[in-house]
Amino acid sequence: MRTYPFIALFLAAAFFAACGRSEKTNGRTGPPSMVYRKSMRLSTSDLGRLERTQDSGHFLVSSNSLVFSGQGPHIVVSAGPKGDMYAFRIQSHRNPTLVFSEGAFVTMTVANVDPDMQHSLFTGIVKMPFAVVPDTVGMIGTAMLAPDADGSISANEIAFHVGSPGIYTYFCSFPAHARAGMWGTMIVANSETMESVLQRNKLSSVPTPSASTPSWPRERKSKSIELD
Ligand SMILES: [Cu+2]
Repeated sequence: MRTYPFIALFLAAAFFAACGRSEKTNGRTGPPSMVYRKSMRLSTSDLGRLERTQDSGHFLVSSNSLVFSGQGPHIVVSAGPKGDMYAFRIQSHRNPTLVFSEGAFVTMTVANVDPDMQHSLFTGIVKMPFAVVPDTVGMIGTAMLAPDADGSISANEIAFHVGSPGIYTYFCSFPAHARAGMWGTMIVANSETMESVLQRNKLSSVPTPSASTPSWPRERKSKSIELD
């Protein structure tokens, strides 16, 4: 059972943000909107390099959340990691809740590190529970990524505007994978909410430096902060 102790705070913030929302459709309101998708093949050392240079979020242990306070975070997502095929691994965390700032432009490299199965990553507004074949209409995401073949890793770089403050879901669209648990929550926080999360956890609003050690294939110990 997943619990997100601070989700109520975000829901309230999202509600108030929605009340004042304009009808602009410039990609910065509404659900996350894609700017581009780039297909790539990576070696394990390419993936390691990307992981070392990604933005490391502030990790909140009690809610399994990674908080990115900057406006242009780049993160690396491993889909189907060894021994945990129905999961996404981000900075060594399993299906973490991703918290982004309103207005952020996110670049996400999604790599299928699973030797056996296809995976993807979609994000948008999801009605639970997931269907066996999840609905992806109106959502953004990667192509269906082929299994890791002999050191050549199938990946997509996607770049998107996070859209309006609110709660979204990211998930794998391959049949039955999201149902099996291959999903996580993505929260877009308005500036007041982000400020309050940072203050409560005594975090700096300056974007954190790049992660120094790859989380894949090796595990990385993240800086861990308890949410009080
Ligand atoms: Cu999958």
